[in-house]
Amino acid sequence: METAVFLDSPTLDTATLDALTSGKALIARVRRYTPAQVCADIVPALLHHLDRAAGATSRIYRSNVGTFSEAQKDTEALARYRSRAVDTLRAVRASCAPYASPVDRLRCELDEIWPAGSQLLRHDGAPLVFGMLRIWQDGAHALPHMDILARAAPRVPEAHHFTGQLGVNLFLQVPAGHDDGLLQLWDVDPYTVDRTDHGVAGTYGYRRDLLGEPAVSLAPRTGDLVLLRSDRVHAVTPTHHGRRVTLSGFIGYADPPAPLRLWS
Ligand SMILES: O=C(O)CCC(=O)C(=O)O
Repeated sequence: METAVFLDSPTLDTATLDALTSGKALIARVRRYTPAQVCADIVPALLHHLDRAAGATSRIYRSNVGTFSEAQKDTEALARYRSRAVDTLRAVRASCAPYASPVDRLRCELDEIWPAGSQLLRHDGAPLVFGMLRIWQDGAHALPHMDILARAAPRVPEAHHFTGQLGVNLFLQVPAGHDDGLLQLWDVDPYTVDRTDHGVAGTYGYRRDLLGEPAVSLAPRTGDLVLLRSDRVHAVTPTHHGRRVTLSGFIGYADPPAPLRLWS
């Protein structure tokens, strides 16, 4: 099978998801998925929401809510996460008004194009957040890493339902610097690298010197939707000039008839 790695797709459609889930492509971009004017209008309201969000966190980036994989490590953190999830989804929706939230549009379109539909991932019946707000600035970056829920949350039964996982990012603002906030991806899967040999001690990252040049180094533009195989090594270069603002999450998939499951 030939892997094209990068796919530029005019719309989000079944063929795009098929290419990603089958491994024919590892990263796909839909340009201008969110109109630039909508991005410009909703970013200030989303930042305002972030400043007031009860569950706001600041780790790699600033966010209105922690990730589910972090929250599930601790009983109290998980209870707080669950109690705030619906309010968080609603606050993002309200911040985008009078526009439809790009995350809600994405949720609808995924439901329409995947044969078995799409829904929020639930943990013990409680919906998880999909579409966390992430603000990358002041040098914020992500080391080369993979995101696989079954590895991050092995005790969560839902994590084991998937045959693969996509990362999804709606770009609402991008930094000015030429090399700022690039999304890089290597065609390297969990079976070819392991933490013992390839990990950077004391971090979640993998060693760049062993990875070589990335297969894709993408400079997202305002409004772009980018989906990637999060079970391939990927990284984000530092944002020094301005702000990189995304609404981000994950899509877990298994062969239809299983619905897609969404979380952040
Ligand atoms: O923001 C991006 O471009 C990718 C974020 C990322 O590395 C991730 O979601 O794991």
